[in-house]
Amino acid sequence: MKLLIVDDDTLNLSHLERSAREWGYEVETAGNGFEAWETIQKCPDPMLIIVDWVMPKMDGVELCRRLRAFQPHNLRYIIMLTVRSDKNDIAAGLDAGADDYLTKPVHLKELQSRLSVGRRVLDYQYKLETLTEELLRTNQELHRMVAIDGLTSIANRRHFEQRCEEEWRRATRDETPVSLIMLDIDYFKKYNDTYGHLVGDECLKQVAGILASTAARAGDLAARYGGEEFAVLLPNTDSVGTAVVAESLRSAISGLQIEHSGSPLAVVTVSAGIATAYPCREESQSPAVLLERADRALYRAKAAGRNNVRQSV
Ligand code: GH3
Ligand code: MG
Ligand code: MG
Repeated sequence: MKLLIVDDDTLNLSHLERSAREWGYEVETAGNGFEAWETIQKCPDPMLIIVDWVMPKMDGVELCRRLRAFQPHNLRYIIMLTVRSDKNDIAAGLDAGADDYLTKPVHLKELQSRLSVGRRVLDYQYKLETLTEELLRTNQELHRMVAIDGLTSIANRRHFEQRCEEEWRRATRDETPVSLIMLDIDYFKKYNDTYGHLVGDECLKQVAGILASTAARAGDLAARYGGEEFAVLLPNTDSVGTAVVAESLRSAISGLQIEHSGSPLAVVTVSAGIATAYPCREESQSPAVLLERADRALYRAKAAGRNNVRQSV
């Protein structure tokens, strides 16, 4: 463990340095608070510090204050070691940020034990910090996993529904429209039957990739709604804009030219239904109603021969 000894009395400094090395510490020294401050700033690791009070340039109390004010998250255990033994001085030293206080002349065995206490505290703090960071990372990953579809890596239905609710509230406040596109791959059962389930999975990934890259304005969200059905949320987009996006999705997917011998269209295509709502005007409506309207439009697109887009009436 790193130990910095700060004292302007060079004799005392070298005496302490020698003992601390014998106790197994990695020792550095500084002749005043200012020098110590420079050294400490360069060290991100946990550090024990023994500091004298009265020193030129910057005294020990000022050094403690600076460390606690400017590096509150760094792991520093500070032992103040000084001739000032008045109870008020001890209180002032601890109030300034020291963790422990010893008076000179120092009893070496006592100093060694108090350093061990400091080392123990820093070890605990370090373990706690490492564990907290690990937990935060795991937590972020879990959040990501509950929101993302495992096969296609775009949002899943759960996340989509949450975002619909959020955007609905925002649109009510901002008096803006919200639009949805529901898409379904045409003749996908036949695609699986012809090429097998694994090739079917690859096709779903390609379609999802097109949705995510095409509906890419800030706030847009492409999701796998289930099976071979996808949904795209377009906040602050009116029906004209939504029809344009839906058509570009449809044409980009047929443009992939994924062979589909079981389809009359010979390549993989999608049908899409779109719906737009103004939540601030339509009190009886909800995201679920909007979804249902888009779904009904999708049904009409299927009935009209597939590979096309229909708008909710
Ligand atoms: P339509 O043109 O009317 O939409 O017909 P369709 O065959 O696409 O529709 P249907 O609902 O009859 O079939 C959907 C197919 O999607 C059946 C199912 O096996 C397939 N499917 C659903 N989820 C997955 C998946 O995760 N991977 C693969 N490979 N296929 C899936
Ligand atoms: Mg289908
Ligand atoms: Mg379907």
